[in-house]
Amino acid sequence: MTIKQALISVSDKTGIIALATALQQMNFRILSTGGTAKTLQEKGITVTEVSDYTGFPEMLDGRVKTLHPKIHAGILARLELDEHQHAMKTTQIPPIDLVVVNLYPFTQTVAKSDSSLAEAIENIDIGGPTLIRAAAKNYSRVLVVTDPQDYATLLEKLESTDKSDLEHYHFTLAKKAFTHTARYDAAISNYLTALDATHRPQRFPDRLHLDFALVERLRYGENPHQQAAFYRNSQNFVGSLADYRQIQGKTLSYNNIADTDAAWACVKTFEQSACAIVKHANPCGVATADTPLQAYQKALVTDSTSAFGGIIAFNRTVDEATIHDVFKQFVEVIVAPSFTEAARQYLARKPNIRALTIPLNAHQNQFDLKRVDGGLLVQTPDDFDMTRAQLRIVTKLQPTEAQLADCLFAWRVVKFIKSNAIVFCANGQTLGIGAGQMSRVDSVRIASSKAKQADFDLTGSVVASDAFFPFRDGVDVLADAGASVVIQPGGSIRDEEVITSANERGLVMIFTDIRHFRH
Ligand code: 93A
Repeated sequence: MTIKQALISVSDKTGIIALATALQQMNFRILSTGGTAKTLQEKGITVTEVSDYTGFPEMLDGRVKTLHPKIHAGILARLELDEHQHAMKTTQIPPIDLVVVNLYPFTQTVAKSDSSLAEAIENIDIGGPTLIRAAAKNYSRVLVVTDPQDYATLLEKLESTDKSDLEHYHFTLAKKAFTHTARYDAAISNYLTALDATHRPQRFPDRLHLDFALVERLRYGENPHQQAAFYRNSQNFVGSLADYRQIQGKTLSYNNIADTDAAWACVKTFEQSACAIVKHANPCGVATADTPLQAYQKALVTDSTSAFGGIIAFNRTVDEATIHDVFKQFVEVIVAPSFTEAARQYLARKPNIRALTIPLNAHQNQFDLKRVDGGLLVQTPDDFDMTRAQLRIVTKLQPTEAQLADCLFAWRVVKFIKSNAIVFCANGQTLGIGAGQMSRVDSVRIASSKAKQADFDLTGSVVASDAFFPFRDGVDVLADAGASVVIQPGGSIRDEEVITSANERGLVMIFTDIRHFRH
């Protein structure tokens, strides 16, 4: 019987002792590079060092360890071909059947704030990717493992009597291996092309390699004649929408995911218990209150007609009483950090309703991406968090404490409404929302007419505008509607005219000096 050979060369030594011990019991001969060999030998595992095997020492500070024909012919040989068999015999090179490699920690090295270019370069693995790619290319004969998480499955498959299962596993591992080296090279390219001529890092690299992994294939896209899938950022999704867990309900649709994203993004910015109801990516009601139930009831009345078939997001554990109320209308998706056991049981009465949980971690997006035809617009996320101290009161009239609190509430909400965005608020509740209009005055009119439809009296309300008022006309319309306080970025060349109109109309006007376009 031919002896099976495994080559083990790993930087991350997690789980390697257990794996090597098991392989030894299966009569594998183990070949290893310096550090790995030492780790294994210390635990009494019999190992042949690659340098002894090839008759060549590791050289150039380890830059050349496994780059040798005896290793690479051993991996790449196709034993079903006579020519290859012959070549292996005449050179006396035995085949290698299993390659276990993980690479120099390049990403972890450059993530350190004090890492140097020289350190980064030394952490570019050359021999490792070569081993991985060779083994993955010859996957029909060779097994290649790049992830310690796969060691247990590997052993299971090796021990299994079902040989076709092992055969399929060869292909699974090969796909994973090429993904691993592709991501590794992408990280190197992203890092290097972000350095300018004097090696100073710039925010955006010359080439941007993004890595997204499939979450699920969707039944269809924005419309039924479009095909679609959902991918998530492999490096950075913990605590994001893409980190969702579906606890019940029909499968999520493309529009469900897009709208849930908007609802979750909005609700998670509040410290207080909050609820956001979203339709077509715009909030149609947002509120804060002592409990999720109260927040939901307040958010719903802003526009209960539009809320029909909406997405409802909470930033607190949702209880049974809340679900009870939510069930009085038609809802597509409910999302929250968690649900009480009783709430889950009540939810189960309507098994089609999609209920998701997402951990309420402070997920930090590195980039905000927007697709355009043939390209991608990339920016840092709009994560500016306004504080009281940053608000500038520009009118003679001053706001009350309660009005200031509502200003901050309104300012948080307006960020999540498509431009031109106008939102009337009072007591931690949206009263009327105007979204996505080409003219700001139209958004004001829509927001106030929505408030009237809901029987809200706008007298004394606070109104937020995502960008400045270019003329006084918008201010006049909202003063006519009854608003008392306006919060807006300011910065128009006609600010004086706009402030004068606010003074004339007896309004408090507050400038944020920050705008929140959302296109
Ligand atoms: O410096 S390398 O690019 N040159 C090589 O020939 C080589 N062969 C394996 N790095 C090389 N490796 C890498 O060494 C592996 O990818 C693994 O990450 C590491 C294991 O080294 P050690 O066993 O000495 O800890």
